[in-house]
Amino acid sequence: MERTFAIIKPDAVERNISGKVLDRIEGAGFKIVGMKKIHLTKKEAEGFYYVHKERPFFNDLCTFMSRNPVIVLALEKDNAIAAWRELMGATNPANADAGTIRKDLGVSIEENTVHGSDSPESAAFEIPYFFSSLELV
Ligand code: 3AN
Repeated sequence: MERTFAIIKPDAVERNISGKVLDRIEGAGFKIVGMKKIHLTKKEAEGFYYVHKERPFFNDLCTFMSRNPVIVLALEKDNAIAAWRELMGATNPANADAGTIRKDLGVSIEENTVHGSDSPESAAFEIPYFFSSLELV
């Protein structure tokens, strides 16, 4: 079993489609081992996305991620990291495969509905950024 980290981003929470995303997650066989709704500060978003701090979209991304609440999730499944990336689809919804969350629900390359860890190293940073071990059940 592997764990990955996911976010249902503000664009989805604002549109009241968190349940649709959660339905796809559970339908694909992921076990939700951690879940909470939080409103990130800009500083907290910057800390989370620090690997992107030199990218031109960094400031806009952190403004977007802190404009309204998000739902943060720890997910468990065999090959969870790759499986969740596959279910999310490509970063740009326009390029995402049919049937993926970003293709079906994404708004734009920035407002792309969901986040997922891209490697075991990312998951090992991202899960404890939001959850203590006692919150993972
Ligand atoms: P992914 O979320 O698919 O791993 P990353 O890690 O390259 O993609 O980018 C992190 C987030 O930054 C994306 N989910 C998206 O919201 C935003 N982003 C990525 N590329 C761009 C871009 N060219 N313009 C605006 N926002 C972007």
